[in-house]
Amino acid sequence: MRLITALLLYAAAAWAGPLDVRVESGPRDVRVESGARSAADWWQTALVYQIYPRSFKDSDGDGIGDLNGITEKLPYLKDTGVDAIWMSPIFLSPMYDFGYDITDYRQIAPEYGTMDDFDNLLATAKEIGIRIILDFVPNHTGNESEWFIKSKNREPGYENYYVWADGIPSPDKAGVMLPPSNWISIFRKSAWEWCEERQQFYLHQFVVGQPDLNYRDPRVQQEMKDVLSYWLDKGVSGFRVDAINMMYEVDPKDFDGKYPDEPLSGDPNANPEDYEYLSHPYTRDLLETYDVVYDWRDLLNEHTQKDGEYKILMTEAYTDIELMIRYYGHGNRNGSIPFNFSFLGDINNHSNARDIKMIIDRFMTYIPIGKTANWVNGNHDQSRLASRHGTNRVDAMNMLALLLPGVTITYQGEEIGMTDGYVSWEDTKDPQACNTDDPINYYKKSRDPNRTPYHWDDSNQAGFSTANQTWLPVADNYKTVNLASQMKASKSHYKFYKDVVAVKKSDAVRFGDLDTRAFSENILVVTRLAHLNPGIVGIVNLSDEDQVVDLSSIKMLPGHLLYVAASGVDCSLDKWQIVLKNQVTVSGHCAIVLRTLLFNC
Ligand SMILES: *[C@@H]1O[C@H](CO)[C@@H](O)[C@H](O)[C@H]1NC(C)=O
Ligand SMILES: *[C@@H]1O[C@H](CO)[C@@H](O)[C@H](O)[C@H]1NC(C)=O
Ligand SMILES: *[C@@H]1O[C@H](CO)[C@@H](O)[C@H](O)[C@H]1NC(C)=O
Ligand SMILES: *[C@@H]1O[C@H](CO)[C@@H](O)[C@H](O)[C@H]1NC(C)=O
Ligand SMILES: *[C@@H]1O[C@H](CO)[C@@H](O)[C@H](O)[C@H]1NC(C)=O
Ligand SMILES: CC(=O)N[C@H]1CO[C@H](CO)[C@@H](O)[C@@H]1O
Ligand SMILES: CC(=O)N[C@H]1CO[C@H](CO)[C@@H](O)[C@@H]1O
Ligand SMILES: [Ca+2]
Ligand SMILES: [Ca+2]
Repeated sequence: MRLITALLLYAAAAWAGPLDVRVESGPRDVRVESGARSAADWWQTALVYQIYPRSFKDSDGDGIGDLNGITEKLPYLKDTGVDAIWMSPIFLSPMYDFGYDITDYRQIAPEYGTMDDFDNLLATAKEIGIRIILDFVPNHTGNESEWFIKSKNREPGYENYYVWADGIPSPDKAGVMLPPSNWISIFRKSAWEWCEERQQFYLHQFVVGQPDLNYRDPRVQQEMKDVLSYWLDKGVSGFRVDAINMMYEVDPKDFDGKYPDEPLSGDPNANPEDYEYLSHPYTRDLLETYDVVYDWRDLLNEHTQKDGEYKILMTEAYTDIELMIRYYGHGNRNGSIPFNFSFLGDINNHSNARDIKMIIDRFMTYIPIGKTANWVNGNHDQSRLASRHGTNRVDAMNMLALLLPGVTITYQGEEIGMTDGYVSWEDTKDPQACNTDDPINYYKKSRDPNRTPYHWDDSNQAGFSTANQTWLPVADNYKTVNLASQMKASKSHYKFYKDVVAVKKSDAVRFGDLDTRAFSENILVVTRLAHLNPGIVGIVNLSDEDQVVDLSSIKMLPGHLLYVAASGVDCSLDKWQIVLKNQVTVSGHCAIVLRTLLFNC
């Protein structure tokens, strides 16, 4: 009897079509795929894939990834279900900080390609329905920027483009100038650099080659808006904004014409040259920043209206939650989607199901009504998911980021569970590591291990490049961890990721209510339910033993559920099995996604 019921239900499910959730084919029809009741625009539920162009795909064999390499791989991204790609900076740069030191915001770095290559990438992406988001670096330019050279020479109009200050004459050595304040760069040592030509110091919150722009000069504000307009006119779909909370420093006018010293942090692990040695009330999170972001939002709105496509603005700011939330907007002004790094900063491999639930709920509690949440599992500054959490948790963390409401950002390689690669001191390129001058402990600061080339297959250089030497070495586990083998395998991180991406496009995940529960320290359940749509349930088991989970306490769920995704490496479960709500088997270290069989009313 029960078997017959199950068969009937299965037939019903097959008729509704397990795959009915992924039917879109172009940017335009994303909004209408599920009928008139879809209220959300593309960006509110987007899967954004972060590409680190240098390490994605090398098309011409020079060992460095490039734009044509990205174009070549667009079909892969489309097939995976990616809505938009955000590319780390592709602009002309001497690459002291690998593109985050921009010489000219309107030129493409020659090692990545030409403007024609970019136009081709954009056109191809549009054709297949992937949007392009650019990385915008407003805090600083590179020191080879024409603006900086003019400012150094005090050319009229450019005098105050950067943060310049007189030195303090050394009391000990005649003719020697000391920096204007004790400020320390994020990459260690003084944040002030002496400029011979101008006989003044300039501020660089990052490397020496990244002079900070001065947003107190209205001309700088206009320049940056012009840059945004330039790319919007070309047809990009928005920006991800780098290091936004470092944009302003205090105004010396408020401090007797001087830049005040920052207080000691008291951090016992920091040495006097470390950024952490000081706290930073005068160089980050200044309130003036928000108005600039709101102004940019207004500018993007003009283009949204012109193009009929919403232009997205996402900001990067490592800051506390109240300051972060303010980026969403204030009073009657709209702002950006601030990246929340709680998945990066607050969850680690010791977090249990209750800890993770609390982190998710905290973000959902603070986020203003009607604003869009976002979930970030990795980026080019962080140790990779598989290295931070262990390979066992890759599927679970990817699943959470995809099933929670809002935007999901996936850093290239996290979908196949890449690990940090080994990079010797000799091969080290990251300025943050080089600045330690420490061949033993450099790796603690190095971001190179999480920037090693993408593993396409098990051929030479992981299919990334035909060069003998790549800009960073390919990680040595590429023969076992690579996309081609994961596509072939019946179960893999990639297969699971792709299945859950398809689920992300269902109405329940796009618009449904969220319910999170920790059934124990090991079992986390995320439920998404939308009126008149199949509900979605994600279950994570963080421990290593099989167990049967009883979902009866989630009253809104009907009695029967269908597995629609089961995590790659550890799960003994197969897709398309029907289970009873009160007896869901979840293998150890397993993440699964279930769908309800009956509509919820
Ligand atoms: C830019 O800064 C780098 C150090 O990061 C230095 O080697 C280079 O000479 C500087 N270039 C210019 C044009 O100032
Ligand atoms: C801010 O955004 C909301 C929702 O996206 C919109 O309804 C409102 O009109 C916007 N306000 C302004 C001033 O643009
Ligand atoms: C993100 O949100 C969490 C709360 O869920 C908060 O603790 C954390 O500070 C936020 N992270 C950032 C970088 O804003
Ligand atoms: C857990 O995290 C710590 C600190 O990030 C790391 O040293 C350790 O290797 C991780 N363990 C696993 C199993 O990944
Ligand atoms: C690559 O390495 C092979 C063997 O090590 C060598 O014969 C060849 O000349 C190298 N090619 C280039 C372009 O350096
Ligand atoms: C995550 C991210 O984009 N980090 C960047 C922040 O800004 C600095 C300086 O521009 C870069 O070095 C980081 O890579
Ligand atoms: C598969 C499984 O359930 N393994 C663990 C899952 O979590 C429970 C706790 O809720 C553990 O007891 C199981 O060993
Ligand atoms: Ca290349
Ligand atoms: Ca600044």
